[in-house]
Amino acid sequence: NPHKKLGPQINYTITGIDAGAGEMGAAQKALTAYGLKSKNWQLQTSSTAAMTSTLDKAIKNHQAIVITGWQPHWMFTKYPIKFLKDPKNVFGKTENLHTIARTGFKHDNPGAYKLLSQFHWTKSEMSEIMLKVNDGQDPAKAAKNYISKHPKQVAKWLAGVPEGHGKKVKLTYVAWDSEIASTNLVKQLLDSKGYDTTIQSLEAQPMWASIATGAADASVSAWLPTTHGLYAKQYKGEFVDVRVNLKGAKTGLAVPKYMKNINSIEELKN
Ligand code: PBE
Repeated sequence: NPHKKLGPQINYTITGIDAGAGEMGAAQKALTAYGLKSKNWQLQTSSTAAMTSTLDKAIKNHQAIVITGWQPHWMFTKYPIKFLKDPKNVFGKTENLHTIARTGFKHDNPGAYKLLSQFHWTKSEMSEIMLKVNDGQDPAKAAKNYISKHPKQVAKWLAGVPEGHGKKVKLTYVAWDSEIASTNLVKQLLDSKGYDTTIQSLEAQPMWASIATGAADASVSAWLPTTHGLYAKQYKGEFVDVRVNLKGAKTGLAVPKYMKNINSIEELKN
C-alpha cells in the first residue's frame, strides 16, 4: 500500500542474516547513523536462507520488505531488488573479493600459487555457478560444468601452471554462496592440474586466522576493504594479498524495486 507509511507495514523491521556477518554490524551502525533506532526500527537476526525465503514470500505477495542485501548473490539475479542509497556511506563503497595466501605459500608451492595469481572473474560469471547451486546442484558438479563450458577462460587461468603431481593444497573459505562458488571452482581447477586440494569452510575470523597462522594455504573469500577490514588490519604482515579475484562487491540495505517511494536509507524514517 503506497499510501501507508512503511514502518508500520513491516513492524519497523529490517530482515537481516546471521549475527556473525560483517554486514550485520554495518546495518546496526546504519540504524544509529540514520536516526532509525529512536524511531523504533530494529534489525532482525536470521540466516541467509530465512532472509531469502522471507524475501521470496514478500515479492510473491507484492509486499514491502527491507533486507540486508549484498552482491554478488543470486538474490539480485532472481528477484527485482535495488540497493537503498547510503549517503552517509555506512556500508562503504564497493568492495572487492581478494585471494589471500599464507606467507610461505608462493615459495612452497609456486605452481598452485601461479594459478591463484591468475584467477579472477566477474559477478555474472560467478552467478552461473551460484544459480545452479541454488537450484540444488552439487557445488563440485556446478564447478566442473563451468569448467567444461568455458574452455578459453580456463586455459588462461591454467596458462603456465605446472603439473601438481599430487601436491596438497588447503583452501579455507566462509560459506557464503559467492565463496562456495569460487572455492569449489578453484579446487576443481587445481585438481585438474594434478593438485590434491581440500576445502574447508570456517567463520570469517578463523578463516583469516587459518591463513595468518599457516594452518591453511589460501582463500579466495576475503571481502575488502570494509567487511573483513578489521581482520586484514589485525593480521597485517602475516598474509599475502595475492590479487583481486572479483570486482564490484557491495553490501547494503535493499528493497523490492516496486517500492518506488523508497530509494535511500534516509527515507525509512518518513
Ligand atoms: N556477506 C556480505 C558477508 C560478506 C559480505 C553477507 C556475504 C558478511 O557480511 O560477512
